[in-house]
Amino acid sequence: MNRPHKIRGIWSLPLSSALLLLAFTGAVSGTLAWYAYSTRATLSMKGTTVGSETMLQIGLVSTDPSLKTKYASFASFDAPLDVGDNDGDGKKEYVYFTGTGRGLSSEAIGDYLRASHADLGSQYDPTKLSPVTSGAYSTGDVLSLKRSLIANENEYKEADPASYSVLRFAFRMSVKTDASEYLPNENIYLTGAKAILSGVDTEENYSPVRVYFSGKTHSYDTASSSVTNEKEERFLLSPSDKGESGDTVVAGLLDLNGDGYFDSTTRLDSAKAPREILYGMTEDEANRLGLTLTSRSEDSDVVNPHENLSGDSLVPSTFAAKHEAGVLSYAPSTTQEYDFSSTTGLALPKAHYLALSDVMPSVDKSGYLQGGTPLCTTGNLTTVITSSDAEDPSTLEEKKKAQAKEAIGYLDCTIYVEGWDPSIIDSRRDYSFNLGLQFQANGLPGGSHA
Ligand SMILES: [Ca+2]
Ligand SMILES: [Ca+2]
Repeated sequence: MNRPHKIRGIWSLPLSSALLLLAFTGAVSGTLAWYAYSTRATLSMKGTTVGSETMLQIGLVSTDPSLKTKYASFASFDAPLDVGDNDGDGKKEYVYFTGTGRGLSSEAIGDYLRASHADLGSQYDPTKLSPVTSGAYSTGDVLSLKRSLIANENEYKEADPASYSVLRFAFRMSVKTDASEYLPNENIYLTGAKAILSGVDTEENYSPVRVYFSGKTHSYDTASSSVTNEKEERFLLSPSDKGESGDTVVAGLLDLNGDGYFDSTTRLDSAKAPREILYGMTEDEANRLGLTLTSRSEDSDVVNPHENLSGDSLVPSTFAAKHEAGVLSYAPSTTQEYDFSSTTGLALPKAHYLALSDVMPSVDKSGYLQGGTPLCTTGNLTTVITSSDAEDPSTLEEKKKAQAKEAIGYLDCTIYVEGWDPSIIDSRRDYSFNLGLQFQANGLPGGSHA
């Protein structure tokens, strides 16, 4: 749930004002960074050592084979592992594992992102995210990010890939003393996720950050020696909320052109009575909800349909504006307002997100992770190393190489700022946030467990 976000004394233009920036891109292109939030993605990783020699490795998947020579931040990484065309897009991928038990530095993540936006050259800044939106989203959906809306264009368009970050992780469990070097079929869990706004007097949770996870999980049935229950896990996570899943309403009235009135069709369509635009919805959808259009002879006072979420109210912003005289307005009457921020009542389009507690496992007395939702599973080893292989160094070498690839579990992760989150405020536009993620796995040398 989004919580009321009281901002000390300062108003406070909610994030959709991000939309405002883009509406004015032509005019204020010199200040494009104005709404870009810095991120230092300090992804940390902790490998559980059950038994003593099992360690979780984290790596990054890239199509660039030369990250180690290009970037000092990759110097301590293992040599790139050629995993072939891992995702079937016709291009080869390389996996860069950090040393066993080590996390990914924010520098390495920044360089990795730079490499994946090489086409943009120095124009791309990996520390900046610009607000985008998922549009309506339910757990299990494939994420497709849309760019911020433009005044009077009520249509979602594909987001610019430079406005969000995609990190493709690889995980592997290594067993240093075992004959087989890798632990197959182990679930990887998220055990920590936090987005903190920095640069304010007290560090606060930062609610508009969303992390989309997409990975494949499976179980391994020892009796039949086969992989079962193959599944694709896809969900949005809000790393800032303290334990509750929730919804972001991704439609409503906005003042994107900054004239103090909710945007309307006035200038676009003179044949039809001018009416307010319900961004994020078609007129048909609005009609189906039974929303009423009210005609006004006078301007209303400033209305903020997100007042209960943004914690501040009636200072004009993208979310807070007036209904204009002579324009049909979406309100039950001239004295009542629809609550466009509410996730109950009106069947508005919503983006559903989970909280850490929804996916995090618990730890039992013996230190096992139990329950929770695994994000991905390390690979099943189909290459078998037998005792006779030890006498044939070249075969052994080949088989170990094959296992090093088979043992990997993949997890794609998209980090973005949700433009419809009403708790982003203008006064924070120059701050940055830190995002931390922590992954863990069980690991018992000798096999998987339930
Ligand atoms: Ca590929
Ligand atoms: Ca307007």
